[in-house]
Amino acid sequence: MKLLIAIVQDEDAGRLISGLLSEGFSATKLATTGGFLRSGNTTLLLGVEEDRCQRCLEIIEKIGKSRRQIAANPVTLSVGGEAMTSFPMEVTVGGATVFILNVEQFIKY
Ligand code: 2BA
Repeated sequence: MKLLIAIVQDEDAGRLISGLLSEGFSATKLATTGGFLRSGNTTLLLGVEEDRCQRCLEIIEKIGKSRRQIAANPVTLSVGGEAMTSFPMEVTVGGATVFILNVEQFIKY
């Protein structure tokens, strides 16, 4: 078994969970915050049998949409150690960031 940790945008989370559940995958949804944008995103924990992993990734790839987003305060400059200035910048947030881990044991009580 593999554990897929999929970080997706909030806008895609509902459709993605529906798509995954309709094909028999189980998911746990966590409300998370991106470290860079400091805005909400969604992290899904998915325990998946190895032979179904590819299908799970296909669904994530199909539903997760990349979008341009303005990062309001990512860059802060200290001028002479006093004044601070922030520059908004545009970034492309990916459709999904997925970590795939081997599961040593899976137990349900
Ligand atoms: P955030 O950390 O809020 O990052 C949102 C987007 O900002 C990123 O999209 C990337 O395009 C940009 N970005 C992030 N760090 C940057 C930096 N130091 N300089 C310039 N631009 C930067 P994605 O790469 O698609 O990431 C989407 C979300 O996935 C991230 O939200 C974070 O929550 C998670 N993530 C991505 N890579 C990760 C990693 N290596 N470890 C843990 N979480 C990760």
